[in-house]
Amino acid sequence: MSAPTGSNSGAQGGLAVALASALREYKGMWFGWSGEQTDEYTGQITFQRNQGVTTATVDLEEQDIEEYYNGYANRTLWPLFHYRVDLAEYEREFAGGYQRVNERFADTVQPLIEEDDAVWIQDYHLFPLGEELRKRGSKNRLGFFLHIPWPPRRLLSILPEAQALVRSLFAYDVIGFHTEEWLQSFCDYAEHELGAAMIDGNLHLGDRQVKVMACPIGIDAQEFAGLATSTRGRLSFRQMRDAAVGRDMIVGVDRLDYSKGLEERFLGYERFLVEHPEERKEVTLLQIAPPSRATVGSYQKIRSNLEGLAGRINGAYADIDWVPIRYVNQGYPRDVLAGIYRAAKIGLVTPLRDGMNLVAKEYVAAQNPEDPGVLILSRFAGAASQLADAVLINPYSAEEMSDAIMMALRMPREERIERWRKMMDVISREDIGWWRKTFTDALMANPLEPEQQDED
Ligand code: GDG
Repeated sequence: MSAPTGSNSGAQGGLAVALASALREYKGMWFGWSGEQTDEYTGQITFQRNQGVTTATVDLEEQDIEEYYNGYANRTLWPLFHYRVDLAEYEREFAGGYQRVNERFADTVQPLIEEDDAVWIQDYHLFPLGEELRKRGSKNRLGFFLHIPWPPRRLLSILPEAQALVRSLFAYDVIGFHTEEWLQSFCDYAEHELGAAMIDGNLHLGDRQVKVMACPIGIDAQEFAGLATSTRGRLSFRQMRDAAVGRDMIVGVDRLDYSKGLEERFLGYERFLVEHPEERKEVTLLQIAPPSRATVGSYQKIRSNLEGLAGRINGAYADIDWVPIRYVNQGYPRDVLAGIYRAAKIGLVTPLRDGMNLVAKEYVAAQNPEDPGVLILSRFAGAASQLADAVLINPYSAEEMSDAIMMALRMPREERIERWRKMMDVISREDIGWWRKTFTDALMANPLEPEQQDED
């Protein structure tokens, strides 16, 4: 198995935990960037064993980190795939660095892969890795999972390397997306720009065929519910309730990222305070936003914008005994987070675009079944395709957000319980174990290429 450790994708959260348990079950190995810098790339691997999982990591040199990780991954692909054409940068050096690092990863990891191993590659940092492994003779089952949205065809066409990038994905046997929408956008591009043909759930291009599937990632719902009532979870729950002094708490938890709709969230909340002055001292918004990708300019900008916005809103509406927004730029342990979610009457999850969004699921799992809070969720998060019983909103509309907050505050307990039960059913059924089993079963069921079987 293969995964980037340099990815920010849920690194503090469910994904790392999920992959670790898959690796334990299949006696697999995790390969990726260590997150460390070295003077010159040597491909020297550091092996470690942690809670039954072997990790094999390599350090990258400064130019690689700049061009591959900060560059193509986070300044080109991430914004474009999140519909932020205005933020995406197209530099040949970035594209070159991205390709070079994927080749280096292929050179380094190939000798570790045994004949009957299945390789599962995670996320947009590693699109071309499968093709590079094939070039080096790999006949293994190769799977790929994309954790972010797949953009519409016309949008992707803006990327100078789009055709080659999508073509390279035909090196895989199975490709997974969180939602049907991302899957359809991928097929639309492959069919209309490359001339691929869809036959029985497989996309065919030339002599290659790849199975494509929608397979939404989940969380370990039972474990997360347990965290909320653990000793530290209960302590943090009590601290939050005490600090709120009878007010209803609204919570947001997100990496500090422009895709998460944090500015729109603050503006929607401000709209609520303006439209409902009688509610002002009755609510409080706690926004937890640990910084991420802090060396990238657009991330520095969003950080300073949010500081300005929180300061302005607090300046305009605060009183001696109340501040509207508590805005915190640090991370907390998962059990503390679970207690915070449980103490919040509303979970406010308003990304402008999000592959899935695990915070929405964690908020639901952490609730008290007898008196659950209300999830307000952006229609543009992948999670909305599973959580139809959340209060779904358009995050660009401050009015819709304001109305949804009012509705959630007034929602009768029976309705809250009813909505929560339905959501909890979904996240318990399609949990993290279900996700990895669904994907890995599809990968293992996929027949090897006929010519590969002949050669074996
Ligand atoms: C990508 C995709 C997709 C956050 N703050 C703290 C903390 N977190 C944890 C959350 C959650 C995780 O980080 C964030 O996951 P998300 O899914 O919300 O978002 P991304 O990081 O953007 O993840 C996304 C995901 O990959 C998986 O496929 O859902 O769409 O963008 O687990 O709890 N964890 C701790 N302290 C914090 O302060 N411990």
